[in-house]
Amino acid sequence: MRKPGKVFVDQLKMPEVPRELFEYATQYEDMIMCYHCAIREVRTKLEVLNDEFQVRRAHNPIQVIKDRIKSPESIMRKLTDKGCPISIDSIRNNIDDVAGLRVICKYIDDIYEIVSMIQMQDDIEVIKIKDYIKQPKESGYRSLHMIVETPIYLSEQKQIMRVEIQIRTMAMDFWASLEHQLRYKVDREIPDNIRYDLKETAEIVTLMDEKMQSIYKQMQQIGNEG
Ligand code: 0O2
Repeated sequence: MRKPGKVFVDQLKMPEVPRELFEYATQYEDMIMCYHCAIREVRTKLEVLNDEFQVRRAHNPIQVIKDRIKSPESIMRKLTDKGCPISIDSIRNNIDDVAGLRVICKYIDDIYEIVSMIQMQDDIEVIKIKDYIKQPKESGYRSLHMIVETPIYLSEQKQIMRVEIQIRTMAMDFWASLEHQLRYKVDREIPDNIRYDLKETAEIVTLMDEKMQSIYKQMQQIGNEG
């Protein structure tokens, strides 16, 4: 029986995997390897689009692409919260964001442009779009989430993998990252006054995004006229 590799052991923060868990551990390790490959596939597609934009339109909509694989603790918590069984199949069937990419753009219009370009790609199937820009979350959180499926080609088979792409502006990312950090600092409900302040700052961020978008359009127009 195959012994689970170093990556798996490091992720679980275990000094050694007990022999009786080898089978589950290697299945988990295989699954995570596939999610890593899926991230690489989608990242390459996004980078290609960005390069094309830079050359043909002298504007690259993507500022940064970050990626992450959900931690085993976070996967377990999500399955438990959803009342789903704990198994490899259950992870594949019930969790859409084991593999996640975060695409940070400059302007709001860039986000929708990226969405439509992804929708046009033959080997990506868009499963779900959650537009928290048009309909922000109660917290004030804004971002656009896409769940997509993409094939990966292994030595003996093709596998269809699910990936979550979160697309947001730099300003949205600034708010979401700080709010996330602040929320994890306290292990109880955030008091109402702080919740209110956070929501108010989210509105300021929205205003800033809209204003920057409008300035960009005006500058483009001036550029075209000149
Ligand atoms: P992490 O560590 O970022 O992965 P579903 O499976 O569709 O039923 P899910 O996945 O909870 O439900 O969907 P949702 O709410 O569309 O997306 C959750 C992710 O969005 C979170 O991931 C965050 O990354 C982000 N997010 C959602 N709401 C907020 C918010 O109020 N503040 C901030 N900062 N981020 C938010 P995870 O899984 O919580 O964690």
